[in-house]
Parts: sequence; C-alpha cells; structure tokens
Amino acid sequence: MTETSDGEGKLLERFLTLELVRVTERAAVAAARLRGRGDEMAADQAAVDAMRSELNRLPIRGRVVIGEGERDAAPMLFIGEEVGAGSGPKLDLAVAALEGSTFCAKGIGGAISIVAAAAEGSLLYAPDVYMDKIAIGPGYPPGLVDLDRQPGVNIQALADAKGAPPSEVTVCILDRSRHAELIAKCRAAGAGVRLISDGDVAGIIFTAEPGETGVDMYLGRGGAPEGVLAAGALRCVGGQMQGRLILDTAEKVARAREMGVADPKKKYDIGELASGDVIVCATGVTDGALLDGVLFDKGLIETETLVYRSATGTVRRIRAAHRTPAKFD
Ligand code: VTB
Repeated sequence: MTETSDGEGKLLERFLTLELVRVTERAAVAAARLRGRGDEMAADQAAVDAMRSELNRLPIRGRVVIGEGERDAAPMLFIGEEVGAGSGPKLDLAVAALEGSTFCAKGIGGAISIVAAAAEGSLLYAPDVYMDKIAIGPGYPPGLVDLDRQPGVNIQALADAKGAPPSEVTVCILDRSRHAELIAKCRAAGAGVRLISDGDVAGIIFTAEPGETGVDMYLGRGGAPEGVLAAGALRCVGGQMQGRLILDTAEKVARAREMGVADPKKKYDIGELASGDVIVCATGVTDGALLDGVLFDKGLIETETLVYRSATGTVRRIRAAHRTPAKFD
C-alpha cells in the first residue's frame, strides 16, 4: 500500500485496518434499520450514504474503483468517486455498502456490508458484468483446481487433497437457471451443493473457513465487482481463486478495453484480481454463516465484523457493543 517518504503511510495503513471497521459497521447499522421492510433500494441508499460519510472521515485520498449499482441501477458510490478527508495515502477502494440487498429487504440471513482498500492500481478495474468464478480455501497445493477443468475433476482433486470422498465436499453455487448444468455435474460427481439465492461475495469467503461454514469450493457465474471484493478477502488467508469476465457483446468488450482489459478472454488468478497489500472489512447486516447481523438492544447496538489484512494474513473478528447508538443517527 502507498507509503510516504517519512513512513507515515505505513503507519496509517495499520491504523486503517481498524478505521475501516467503523465504515462497514456504520453502513451495516444503517441498512439493518431497514431490514425486512421489503425495500431494497431504501436499504441500499441508507448503507451507501452511511458508508460515504464514514469514508470521508478517513485520513486517506481514496478513489472508488469498484462501485455498485450499474447493473441493477441501485444507488451507488460511483466508480471514480473520490472519498476520504483529502490527505494521507492514495488508495483504491472496492465497495459494496449492502451486498445482498434482497436478503436485507426480506429480513433473511446473508446480507453484509463490505469494503476493500488497496494501493492505487492493485484491484482489477472490473466492469459491472458477470464473471465465472472458482474458489477454494487455504491449505491446498497451488493449482489444485482450475476454472477450465470440469467440475467433477475439480471436486475429485479437492476430495483427494482433503483425504475424503466427494460426498464430503460441499460446493456453493448461486441458485440460478444458468447454473442448472453446473449443479447437475457437481451432483453427478458426488458432491453436496449448497445453493444460495444471492450474495456470492460471502459465498466465496465461505471457502476461507470451511470448518465454520461447511463450504469447500465456490463455483459459478456472478458479478465481476463482487468477484474482486471476494478475491481480496480470500487472498488474505491464502485461498485460491480464478475468474474470467463474461464479455459477450461488442459493447462490453469495448467498455472493458477502456478500463484496461486487453484480453477479453483472460483467466485472472487471485493475485491479478487483487494484488499488493489489501485490507478487506465486512460487517454482518443480517445473520449469516459468516457473520452475525446487527443486533438492536436496549440502549445498545451490537455488530460483528471480519477484517482481513494481506500484509500479515491477520484475520480479526470484532464484536462491538456500541453504547452510544445516537452516533449512528
Ligand atoms: C450476483 C452476485 C451478487 O447478485 O451479481 C447476483 O455476484 C445477481 O445475479 O452477490 P443475477 O443477475 O443472476 O440475479 C448478488 O447475489 C447480490 O448482489
């Protein structure tokens, strides 16, 4: 991450690990106040507004490189938007103030608020298109699985590496009709399939902690921006991931080219999706396998946050009890 000549950048960057917690905590609380109201846009807007105002308090010169909303016209922290208090290190930010807004609107588990910060130029400037993704957690030999191999081959390789039958491998996949063949192939290979209705950032991060989540592998097509965010977190723990942008129209190819994508068929490795020193911070909005959601108690707001830092591989799980709920207003 950016370091100033006097070393202040380095120090700031460590401070930032905890400063970012406030950013996602505040966005998560704002979204949580609109849980279960059936209004995705309102929850998105509240999360975005809260995230923006908290980001603007940070001692950084940040630029949003992965924003939200283009595809689903959600209110967004837009790509190219400058955030931060205007001095300090120059950082690229990838944000999803409310990832899984449908979960939030329905009041069901899995919504999170997430942000990744990295040195300028470290995150893939992914256009808001789909991406084919494969991910597994840490502790496996490099190259054990590959996006271009058949699902059955990847499942068998992972099962062998685990020393377990394929029936003890769980693959997480977005429940979409486009995945019917993929799901059938995984089942035919003997694996269990965990279908999720939304939220493949969390779906991929599940593989970072299989002991906790029960998910060993992520497969399938979801948002490219979400792929970059998830790659940042997974890289911090030594997981593996590959992604390929789906640029299936001339217009998408042209847009990607403008954003610096020279080869539209390129298979990106995790280190190309998110390189350098990355900090990723995620707070639960609704209860999920990864994080507890925001809890409103009498005079108290509780949040749970995960912070990943690639420089050290440290993962912090922070449960906060906010005794001054008014500060979130
Ligand atoms: C994907 C996934 C996201 O929305 O973008 C999905 O990456 C939308 O998929 O995590 P469809 O276009 O098939 O509905 C999420 O699940 C939530 O933003």
